[in-house]
Amino acid sequence: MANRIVMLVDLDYYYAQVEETRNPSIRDKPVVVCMFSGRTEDSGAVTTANYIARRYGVRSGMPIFQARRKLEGAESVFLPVDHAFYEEVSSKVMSILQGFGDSFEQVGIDEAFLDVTRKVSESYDEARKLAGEIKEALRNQLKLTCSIGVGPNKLVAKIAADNQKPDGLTVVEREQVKTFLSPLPVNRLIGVGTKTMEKMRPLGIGTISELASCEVQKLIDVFGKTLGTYFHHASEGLDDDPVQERGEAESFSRISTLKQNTRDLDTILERTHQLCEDVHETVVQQKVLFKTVGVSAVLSDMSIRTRSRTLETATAEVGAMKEVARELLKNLLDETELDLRRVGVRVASFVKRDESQKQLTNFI
Ligand code: TTP
Ligand code: MG
Repeated sequence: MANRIVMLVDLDYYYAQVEETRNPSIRDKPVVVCMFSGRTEDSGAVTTANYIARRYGVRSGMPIFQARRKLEGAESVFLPVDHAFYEEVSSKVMSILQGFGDSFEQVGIDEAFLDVTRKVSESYDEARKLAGEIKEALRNQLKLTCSIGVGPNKLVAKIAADNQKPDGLTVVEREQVKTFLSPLPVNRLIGVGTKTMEKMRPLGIGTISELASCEVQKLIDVFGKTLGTYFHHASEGLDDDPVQERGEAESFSRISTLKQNTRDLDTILERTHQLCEDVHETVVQQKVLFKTVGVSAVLSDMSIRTRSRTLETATAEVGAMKEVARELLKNLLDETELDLRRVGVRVASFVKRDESQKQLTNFI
């Protein structure tokens, strides 16, 4: 449809906000939800924090001891993650949201896209009203706030939702897309992380408008055809990806036979990095963030070994994929004396646990 209207609904400081709903007395204090690793009392990382704690500089991913230091003297609350509870609340959130769209797509524990084109008869004014109703429903039924972005497609809706938080609402109509995106840094686009930003800097690209004025061929030269074309379209706010329920969990993988059997880490990594780049292309194309990275190896006696690790945060970064693959392969080599014959890399996306696995394996 030409005049699509898409929304992204993202719950505010989700884990911490859910904790506040079951214990409202902590609402006025800094609340930090932690993934304790258990090594020492305070080792581990912050998953998220409420906006009061954020005012002290506490951020997702920060080591817990650092968050404690920032909150020294404040009457703060540090809680361990209770993932099962956040999932339970999430399914209530999602069933409320589902009723508001023509189509619905959950993209994380606290985020979902809605295509509302028909519901609002292609009117942005109506879409704004509908967003208000969604906020009210979540507030009344679950005591939760969210930030909503409205735009002509998923790409713009997502960036719009990030524009104003917490409890924000940003509507970007088709004619406003260019003006809205232009001044923003390129890493606001899905698929552009630190590494990509570093590669763009020498091309004189820091903002989305600078990316838009870069010749597409130049982007293809540096990033390859798939990524280069994707970045070019994204910079113009173009995206025709439909809002649709992704029924299954997905994992993308590549496997390849080494030139000769070896257990030399550098040789194996050279091939592994290429596999990571290939898997990453699919990750970008499919617009997913992955949380699990796995490696597989066929040894010289034809036995198969696999190792995987789940990250604390979903990511789309090829650098993270390579780093984890390296560690896993190193461990794998430490546990065998045999050479490797084949090596493979796999990522699994951030999805509901109980759904069946769809494997997209390409052998090369
Ligand atoms: P986000 O929606 O990225 O963050 P948020 O909801 O906490 O805050 P915001 O108001 O900015 O939307 O992530 C959703 C949840 O995912 C978050 O509550 C906790 C978890 N998470 C992690 O466990 N680690 C991380 O590094 C991030 C970013 C999130
Ligand atoms: Mg959120």
